[in-house]
Amino acid sequence: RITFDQYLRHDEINAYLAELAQNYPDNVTLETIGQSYQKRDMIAIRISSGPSDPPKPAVFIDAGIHAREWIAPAVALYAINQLVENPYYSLFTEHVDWIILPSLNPDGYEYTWDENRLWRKTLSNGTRCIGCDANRNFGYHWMEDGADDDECSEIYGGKEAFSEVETQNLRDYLADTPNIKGYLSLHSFGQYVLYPWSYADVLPDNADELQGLGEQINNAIEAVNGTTYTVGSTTATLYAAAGASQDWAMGGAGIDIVYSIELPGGGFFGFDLPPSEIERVALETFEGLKVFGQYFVAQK
Ligand code: 0X9
Ligand code: ZN
Repeated sequence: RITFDQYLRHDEINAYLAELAQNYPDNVTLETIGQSYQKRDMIAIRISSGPSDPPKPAVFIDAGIHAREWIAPAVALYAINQLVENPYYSLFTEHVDWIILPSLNPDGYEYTWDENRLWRKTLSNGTRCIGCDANRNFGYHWMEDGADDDECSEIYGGKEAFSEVETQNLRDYLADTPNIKGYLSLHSFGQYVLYPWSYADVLPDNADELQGLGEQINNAIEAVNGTTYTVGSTTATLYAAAGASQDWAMGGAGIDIVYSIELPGGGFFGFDLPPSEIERVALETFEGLKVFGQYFVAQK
């Protein structure tokens, strides 16, 4: 039985996904999008009531692109748990497919357990320093602003766009999977709901729509425990971050509704929210994720 009073290792996350596939074969499919640099399986779970004609819209959620942001995979797992195991949400999955990838940087994540709690990047080989900021490695306006070409930088964008197998896997999955209408990436920390663009202080054509839905997401979260988020474009609200996954999702994969959410911080460093707070954050954030998913039901 999964509980939300502790963080899980990558293998435990995958074991839970496998258990769900076994117990709920009619609603759950696992898709291995590829393997990490150190050959760990990157598994996405598709939660669906089954195929339909016309096909249902799908939403894609990832977490863990930054290794140390442990609350992000935990929130993704909670959403998976509720959507699959809580019968109350079965109607929800009749109208939209949820595809959730809870561990996008498994090598880095395991490294934060074993070696360095504050590791952020991937673990690919370098000449002076290891790894690359996977959230600077996507090939849309790559390296333009808010990324660094110094291998040792925390925001190193990589030797080239998509130099990392983890970002290649996500790129290829999004390209090969039809009907993904919404994309959302979970990070920590800072309590932000951010939408493109990240590469410069420019806004997409549908910025008003993204701002409006972003505020609805905030309102749903706030209603639970009073936690408030700042809603805006990444560059205007936080800082530029060229090569981020959200810019690729919109500009490369052609998805119109795209967010990244910076979850609440806690603990000593901000990334080490105590396990006792996982459930509070997961529960309130799930209300926001439901608003995000519901948007595509309403649209049809
Ligand atoms: O710097 C980042 O990549 C993100 N902040 S974090 O503290 N989690 O590292 C913000 C970037 C905005 N997010 C996306 N554009 N996906
Ligand atoms: Zn992050």
